[in-house]
Amino acid sequence: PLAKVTTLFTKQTKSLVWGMQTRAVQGMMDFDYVCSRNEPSVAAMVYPFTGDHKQKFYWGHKEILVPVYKNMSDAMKKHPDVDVLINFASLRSAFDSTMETMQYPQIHTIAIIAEGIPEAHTRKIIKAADEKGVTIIGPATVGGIKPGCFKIGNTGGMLDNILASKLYRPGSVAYVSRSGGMSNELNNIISRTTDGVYEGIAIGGDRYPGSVFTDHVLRYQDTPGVKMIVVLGEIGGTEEYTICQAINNGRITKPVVCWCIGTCATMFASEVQFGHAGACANQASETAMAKNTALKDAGAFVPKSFDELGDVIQNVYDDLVAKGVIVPAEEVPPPTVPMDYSWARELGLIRKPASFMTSICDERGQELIYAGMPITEVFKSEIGLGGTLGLLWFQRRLPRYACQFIEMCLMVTADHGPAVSGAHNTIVCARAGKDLISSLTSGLLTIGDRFGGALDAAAKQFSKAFDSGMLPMEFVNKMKKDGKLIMGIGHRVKSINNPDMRVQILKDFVKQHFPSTQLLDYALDVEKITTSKKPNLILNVDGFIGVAFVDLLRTCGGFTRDEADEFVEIGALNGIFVLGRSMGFIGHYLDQKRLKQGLYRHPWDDISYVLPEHMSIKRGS
Ligand code: Q5B
Repeated sequence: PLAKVTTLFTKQTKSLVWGMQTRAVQGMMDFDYVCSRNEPSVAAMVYPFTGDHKQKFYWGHKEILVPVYKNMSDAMKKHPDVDVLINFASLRSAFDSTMETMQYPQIHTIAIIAEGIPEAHTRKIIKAADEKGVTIIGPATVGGIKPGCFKIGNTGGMLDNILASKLYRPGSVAYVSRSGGMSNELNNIISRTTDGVYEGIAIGGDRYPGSVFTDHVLRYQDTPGVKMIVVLGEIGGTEEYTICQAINNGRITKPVVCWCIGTCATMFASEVQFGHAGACANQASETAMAKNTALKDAGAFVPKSFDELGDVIQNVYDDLVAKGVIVPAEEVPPPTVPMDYSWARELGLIRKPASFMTSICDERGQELIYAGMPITEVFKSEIGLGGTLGLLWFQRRLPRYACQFIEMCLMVTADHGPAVSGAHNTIVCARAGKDLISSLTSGLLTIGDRFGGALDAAAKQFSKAFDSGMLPMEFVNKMKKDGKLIMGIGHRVKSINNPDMRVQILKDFVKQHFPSTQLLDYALDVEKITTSKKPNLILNVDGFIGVAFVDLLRTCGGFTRDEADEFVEIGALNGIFVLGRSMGFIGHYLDQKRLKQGLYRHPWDDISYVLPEHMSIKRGS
């Protein structure tokens, strides 16, 4: 077997990150920057599920690109200076990707983050790693940290934590623990009681970790910068006894502070399995109590309880300082790393004027909210489509009759056959092989003053005339004099002799339920005059909905007069036709597809070719 390296990480260490863990990579880069590294520690990422591309990260204030490779071989080839791989693969793929990594002799350290890797797989990984001289950290761990040099993935938490525990520069204390969470606690304790952490590794909580306490303790023993060692053991396994032996036989000479957690297990009548897979005492010697006693007997510094761990670490450290073994370095403030925008905002440190405003819908919380009404309430109170439209368009909970009126408007405008401009366009578009949205919008684009888009203009013209006290006849004459058509008047096929039942249905409802129909009555008086001139100059469906809606907005009690006028001004009423007729247009699109209709070509005999005379001669000759 090949020998493993003593120094896993330096200020120049370059790594590959397996997996699309962009947050973790940014965390590593921020750590690198705050450690005053010259270059980021992540050279590239490997992710087999996308093609080769680049990901953007911050390097201090600057933005940099990090390559992502589909194939590990490409990443290794392009980055021969990489010697660490951080494996974020899931428990299903961690084995294969780790074994693949070990085929590349440039890699000497692999951190495996995944939890739940089958023990049989881990044992195969350990065997291969021993043969190839690779140090494995994990599985089931956040990894480890070497202040001033390198950080594995999410170890050490967020940047404020890194700064608080002074992990941006080396101290003299190296630790090893099983738990990633507890390693954070050690970072905190060690930073408060000593000159700080030199290196910290969390080996992970599995029964068969890729590297064990002793591997790291021996590395620390052989690392000149490490002056004292902290081991946070736990119930289960016998690894701590190997440390006892190493102290006893003189292999370890540096002071070791040690505590095995899980001493409370003896308070339970039966065996206790703690959170880690390996944290269970299968025999008396594996209890935390027994191991603490053995460590103490071997000469390690063992506190009476975890609470005293900090005091013991401090005593040992103070003693080393007093003996001159440790000479605390002068504190140099780290470079500042800009805070992430989202984090700064969460902390209330910054504010920014929003570039977007909304007042109708909020999807951020647990429940979708329409204009202040949670979606469950929308259904509970059975406000229907009309009520929903009332919330989203008018931000009001409208009275029941108003909701019903809106729904009726949508129903009567839903379709008026294939011959009208919009349906025709939709059909031609569908038959040209276009998709639903193209065909629908092709139909919608015909809606305007002449076809289906006269609601707002009718509402405006009739209101203006009515509000200014003009008599219906005066209004009709004025429009004629000005050479303007009255919006909402006239129909191509409907007339006084062929009444539009859609209008009749709406009229019956409005007359029965609306508190006032002043504008509608005015429009009906106008209709009497126009139809006396020509029978097709009826108040059409656009005109009817336009004026009735003004009556609704003005008299339902939910709007001020200004608000009512504003909705007409900003074009809410044409929206009713657009929404209603979309149902029909979609129907026509589906119909054409279902009927397998081919490309439409307008027949020549239906087109009058009225070209200038000389052009026709040319064509004929
Ligand atoms: N005259 C709708 O015109 C139509 C007059 C008028 C005064 C008027 C026309 C018009 C205003 C816009 C409007 C919505 C183009 C219509 C709809 C949805 C639909 C459609 C469907 C559906 C029809 C003949 C004579 C001329 C004109 C005079 C016409 N309109 N005078 N005010 N408004 N209306 N649009 O039949 O003296 O002979 O020269 O623009 O409300 O789109 O089903 O088809 O559900 O899909 O072609 O219902 O009225 O009449 O233009 O030949 O005029 O009447 O000045 O007078 P026509 P024209 P003169 S609803």
